Amino acid sequence: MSAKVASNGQVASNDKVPSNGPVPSNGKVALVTGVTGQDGAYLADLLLEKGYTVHGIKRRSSSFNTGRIEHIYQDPHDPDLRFILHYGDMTDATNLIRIVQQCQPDEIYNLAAQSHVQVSFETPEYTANADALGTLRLLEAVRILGLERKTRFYQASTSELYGLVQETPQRETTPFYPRSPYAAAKLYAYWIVVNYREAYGMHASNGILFNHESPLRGETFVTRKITRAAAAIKLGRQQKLYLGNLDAKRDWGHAREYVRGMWLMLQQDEPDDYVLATGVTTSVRSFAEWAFEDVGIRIEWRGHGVEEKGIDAETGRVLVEVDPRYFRPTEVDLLIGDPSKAHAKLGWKHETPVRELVREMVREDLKVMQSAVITKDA
Ligand code: NDP
Ligand code: GDR
Repeated sequence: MSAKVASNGQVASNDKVPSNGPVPSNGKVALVTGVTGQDGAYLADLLLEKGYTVHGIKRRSSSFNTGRIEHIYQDPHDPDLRFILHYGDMTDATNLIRIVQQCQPDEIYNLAAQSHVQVSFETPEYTANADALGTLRLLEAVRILGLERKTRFYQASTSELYGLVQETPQRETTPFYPRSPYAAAKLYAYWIVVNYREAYGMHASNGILFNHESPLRGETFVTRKITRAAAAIKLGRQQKLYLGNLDAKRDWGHAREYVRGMWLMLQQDEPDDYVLATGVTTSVRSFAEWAFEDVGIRIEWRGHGVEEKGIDAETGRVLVEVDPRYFRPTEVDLLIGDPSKAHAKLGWKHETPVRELVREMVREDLKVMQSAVITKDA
């Protein structure tokens, strides 16, 4: 994958950047909430490439928040306008109704959310409002406007629903046991989507997606935090990386591949719920070890629990320390998904192994940081 640095320093995906002119329209309209996020950016790319007209909802922000979609921005005066941004918020029902009415979407992808698990412990009410009630508001907008037979609906559900381990690997039939305000809010969203499907015959599907990452991943999620730190430490711009629970295990895939799965779910004759995962799990510790390996540093782990440290095997410098502030009040210890239903019914399969994902993320972070150093020097 290639990537470019947007004006805010964010890496923007430009692999397969759609050239809006030549791609013939497929006559379909999609609405993407959360279009400024990691998945929103990859999904907008994919939909534009397929000839959709894409409407995206972005939040009003006092600072620039469109870095990930800068490369597909179109002047609103463009006669062949395919990418249209609307100001909006999942906490404002009137605004959602107006946007859905304006764009009359064939497909809605509901990706907007307060998506940070740890932050949800600090802002539980807001998280419930945006993630749980926000989903209800959007479904109601479709119903109020009489679009329930026209508009297909994708809900960004999550492996966090599984929470406390009940069985592994986790699949569509595994019982849910949410372990955070975020997961509890997403549990409501999951079930209200199922309910609107059953009550009103809506083509509404849940994608139960396991962690997926990329160079566009938000900087406070553990993978990107690690890959940025490895790059920064290598370039002498950071001394140490502080992490929380090194033992947590996640099933990490590549975001670009997961948004294709979202699209596939809405192309099926019948709505349904699907797990997207790789079927491989990795600890935070191993992820960090690999990221440092990719900048030429071999890490050795010494000590246990909060005393554990990651040490540069060559120089003896402490590069990774545990900081309990990053521990969560309740943790999800182990996620490993079984994507066989998606394989069989959607023909979806992940392609990028986690080791390659780490390599790509480190490479892109090194590029971004090196160009920042050059700019600063200049
Ligand atoms: P991001 O955090 O990168 O993006 C979230 C998006 O939602 C951003 O565009 C953000 O806007 C927007 N948003 C947040 N709050 C509101 C609000 N109140 N009203 C309108 N927009 C809002 O998340 P991802 O792209 O990684 O994830 C997309 C979705 O998938 C989320 O719902 C997430 O919970 C879910 N998910 C993600 C997984 C992952 O591993 N990435 C796995 C499973 C589910 P802004 O840019 O202004 O902050
Ligand atoms: P997660 O992602 O909670 O799985 O939610 P995150 O990267 O935040 O945490 C993964 C695991 O790493 C541990 N961890 C740390 N996490 C962060 N953020 N920072 C640290 O310093 C740190 N140290 C250890 C965490 O405790 C956790 O166990 C993501 C989000 O994208 C959700 O929106 C999505 O629903 C799930 O993935 C699937």
